[in-house]
Amino acid sequence: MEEKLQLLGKEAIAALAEAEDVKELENLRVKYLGKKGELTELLRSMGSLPKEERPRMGQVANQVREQVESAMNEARKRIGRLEMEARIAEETIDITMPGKTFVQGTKHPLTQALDELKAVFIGMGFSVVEGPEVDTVVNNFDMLNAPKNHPSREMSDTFYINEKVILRTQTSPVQVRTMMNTKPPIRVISPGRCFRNDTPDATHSPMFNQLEGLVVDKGSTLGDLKGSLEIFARHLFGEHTQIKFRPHYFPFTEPSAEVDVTCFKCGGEGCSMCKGSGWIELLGAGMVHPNVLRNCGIDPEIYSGWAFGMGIDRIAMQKYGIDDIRLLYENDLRFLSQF
Ligand code: FA5
Repeated sequence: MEEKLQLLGKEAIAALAEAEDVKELENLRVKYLGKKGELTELLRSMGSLPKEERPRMGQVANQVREQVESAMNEARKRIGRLEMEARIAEETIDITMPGKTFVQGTKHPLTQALDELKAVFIGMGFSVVEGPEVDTVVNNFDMLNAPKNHPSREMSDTFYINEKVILRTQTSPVQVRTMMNTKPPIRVISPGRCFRNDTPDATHSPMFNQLEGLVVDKGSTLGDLKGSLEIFARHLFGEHTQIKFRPHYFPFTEPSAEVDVTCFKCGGEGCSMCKGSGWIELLGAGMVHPNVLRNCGIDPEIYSGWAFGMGIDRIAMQKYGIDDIRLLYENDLRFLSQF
């Protein structure tokens, strides 16, 4: 019995010394010291020994159990250390490795130009309104005083959904919607997409963006329009920018003008950008026609208004030196990442 005990003890201690992880350790504990473990069984069988041998055997058994338990504690500490070392090795950060590059996107040049335009006008007290891209012939032409035979109404110029509904050709129908829904004073800008049946080329796209401005109040004058546009142009293109009004015709404004700015590349001297003239066309503008005010339920005897409309694509092109409008819509990252 004594021999058996000693042998089992040695076997257990040797196995514990070899154990490599917590799971193996637990298996060994169950194998030797568990309720049905080999050592436990052996101790239990001591009852069958002759009485006089029991005390000595009890002593030996306790000794062996203590040795196995202390070997178990040792093994537990050793495995704990091993696991900690493995974890540290695994979690080590190699600070000499190259970092992950973080590619930061930028806003599309059109969005950048629009943000800038909005900021200038919001700073001047305008609020931003939007209208639908699919609108009625009434809002896009009739209410805006466009004669029935105006060439822009032709199918060759305008995309018709049906006889009465079109893709808006300008942001001006938002003027109509705003005047119908709001009592003066009105001071709004409305940016958005417009559509024309134009053949794509370097300066034309069938889909493009405009920004419309509208002010209606008692005593609004052409002087206010000029002053406001001058401030706007200087914000956008620099302190020394000048503007010039050229007489023009729009059905919805009277008088109407096309507004040019001094070329921001050459400052007015003449260069390739302004084709030698020193001026660059910026937008269309004018005093809101009394018929338009009347159509929208505003008394032109009491109120007057002014409006302007510009192509955001062309402004972005001028501002960023882009020579083909189609680049704005091709979504080529090699182009877009330059802005
Ligand atoms: C108008 O559309 C007027 N509604 C502007 C206006 C508003 C005048 C309020 C007076 C008062 P126009 O047809 O000129 O005007 O167009 C305005 C701008 O839209 C042009 O100067 C140009 O920058 C832009 N544009 C017009 N067609 C295209 C196109 N196919 N591609 C890119 N930009 C275009």
